[in-house]
Amino acid sequence: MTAEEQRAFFEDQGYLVLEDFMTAAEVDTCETEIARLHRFAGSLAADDPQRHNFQLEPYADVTARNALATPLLRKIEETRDYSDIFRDLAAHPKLINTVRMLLGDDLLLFRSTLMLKPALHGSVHAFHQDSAYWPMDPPSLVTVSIALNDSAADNGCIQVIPESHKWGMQDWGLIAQDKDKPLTQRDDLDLSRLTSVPLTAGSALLFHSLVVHGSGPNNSPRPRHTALYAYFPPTVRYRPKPGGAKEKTVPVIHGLGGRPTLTLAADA
Ligand SMILES: O=C(O)CCC(=O)C(=O)O
Repeated sequence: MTAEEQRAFFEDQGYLVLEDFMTAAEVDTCETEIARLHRFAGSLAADDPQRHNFQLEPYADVTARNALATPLLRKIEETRDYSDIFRDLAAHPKLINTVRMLLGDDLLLFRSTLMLKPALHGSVHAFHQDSAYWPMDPPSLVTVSIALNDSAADNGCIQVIPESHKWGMQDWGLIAQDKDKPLTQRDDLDLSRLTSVPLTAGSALLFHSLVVHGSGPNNSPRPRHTALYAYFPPTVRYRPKPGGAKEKTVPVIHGLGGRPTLTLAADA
């Protein structure tokens, strides 16, 4: 696809796959870093406030979990603060060129997360729209989900509903994380076009923050490690919920005169 075709596909379908933008060596470096982050999580004292950024896999078999040398993690938030590797990955030139093509030259980062579905233990992520949970308006960010292992249906790859970004924002409640439960309790959700998006390690799925998506359990012997980032242009404003912080400082990934961060004041 040409860049123009990629943009047209994204605008119409709400998602886009960027194949093999990382080298095998870059993927290996990320995997080594994930192992280091697990060791780091294991070294944190029980009352260390940083522990809230390292979420345990809630449905793992307790005996199996306790037998492991490091914690069985489902998610690591704010990875930029813990890892140069994942800070730099957010600005990977090949990735950023594609995100710029979708959002323009000035790029800010809303989120840097690792979603981990450990082999045999990974829990589901029920269907939702990211923007339903984010204090950003208009709801038109781009989420990038980078596969660091090959991902397929058996290890819980992402599933999207094409064109669901045209549905408008909906209410999803608390996102279920059960092990083997259905991905939604809603019977009004049209799943007729649900599409699994398998990815080879080093590829990425980019999707509009209103696209309905989720992922199944990982009962396979292979982990599914994913680096997640969400980008937005300066035209997207910060609108916290009542009681939320009055301002938010975010990293600048590209443009904006090369400044490292931008502080967004809450819109009235
Ligand atoms: O990577 C996944 O399995 C789903 C992650 C997701 O939907 C999210 O964090 O919003």
